[in-house]
Amino acid sequence: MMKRRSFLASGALLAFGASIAFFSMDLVSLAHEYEVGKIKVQHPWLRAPQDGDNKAQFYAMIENNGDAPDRLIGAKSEKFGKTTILADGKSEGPLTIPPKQKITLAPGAGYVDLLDIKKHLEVGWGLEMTLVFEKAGEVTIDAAIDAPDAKHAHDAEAMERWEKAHGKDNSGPKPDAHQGHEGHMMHHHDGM
Ligand SMILES: [Cu+2]
Repeated sequence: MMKRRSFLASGALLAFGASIAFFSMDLVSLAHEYEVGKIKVQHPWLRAPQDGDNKAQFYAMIENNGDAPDRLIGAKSEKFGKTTILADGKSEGPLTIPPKQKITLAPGAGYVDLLDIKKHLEVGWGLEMTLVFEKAGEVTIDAAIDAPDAKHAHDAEAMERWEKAHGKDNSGPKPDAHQGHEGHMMHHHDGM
């Protein structure tokens, strides 16, 4: 599981990268990516539940490098009960990823509702969960738990607002931005 500090460092550097150059962004996001079969999942993240709520929204970029369409048909974890996939952001149903295409689940577009959350999801940490694809099969990922109002993965500003509102101490040494990213070396970042 990725630890809080890695995500914070990623977020801070992402913000820095965005204001200086996309090159920096590429360095930072060197890793947050998972592969199964022809499917590649990049920057999985979720909006943590609002205080007192028990549902969260899951987002990611999903790329299909195969010659046939695949579908995201489910997601599971011991920390939530069930999921609802809203491919177009409105109606329920599996999410199709056409061959040789990359789709983006994002606020305002498609997402996966994680319902009946059983344990507290701490903003700034990661949630280990399994995505189920019809053809490619299952892949376990570590989704970044971003603030409930985060606009994109590793939204440092939203996280800072959340921390202030919840009296979290964000001081102390920052680790190497790549800590916790071992083992995920291939990454191509096309912006978020
Ligand atoms: Cu990421």
